[in-house]
Amino acid sequence: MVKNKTFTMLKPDSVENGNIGAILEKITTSGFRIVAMKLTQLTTADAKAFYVVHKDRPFFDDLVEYMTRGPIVAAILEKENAVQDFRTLIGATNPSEAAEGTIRNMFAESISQNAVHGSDSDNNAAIESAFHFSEREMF
Ligand code: IDP
Ligand code: MG
Repeated sequence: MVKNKTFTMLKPDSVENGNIGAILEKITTSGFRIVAMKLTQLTTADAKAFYVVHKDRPFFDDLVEYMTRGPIVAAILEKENAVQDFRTLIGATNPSEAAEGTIRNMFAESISQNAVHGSDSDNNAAIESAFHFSEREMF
């Protein structure tokens, strides 16, 4: 099978709550290889650009505030069927609807503060990866 890539962020709540190690453990034991990774922090302009698709939603300002309030871990992950399998691993956007054992079920607080990001398509995975990483940071 051909391996492909997805992009993730461990969001500020995951970093604040000391969950970086536990979440990375879930990710790597689920068969994802880390291609690139960094601890970084989004500026307001970064967050507005990253989530531009949601700019007219009522939660947009809160989302930008949340995503910029502290460091995140950004990473590119590789696996067969990476995008879909990672969405399965993280669970539903609302952690109260996320399946047992998923990352959001285990680590997320609410629909707004939901621990992790996962790309929703191969095309967006490529765009989001390029937003954070240059070619020389990808292994
Ligand atoms: P996803 O992260 O599961 O792909 P999206 O619909 O793309 O979900 O929303 C992006 C992010 O915006 C979510 O992860 C969450 O942090 C926030 N969000 C989504 N829907 C709501 C909502 O109804 N209220 C508050 N925040 C939301
Ligand atoms: Mg999304």
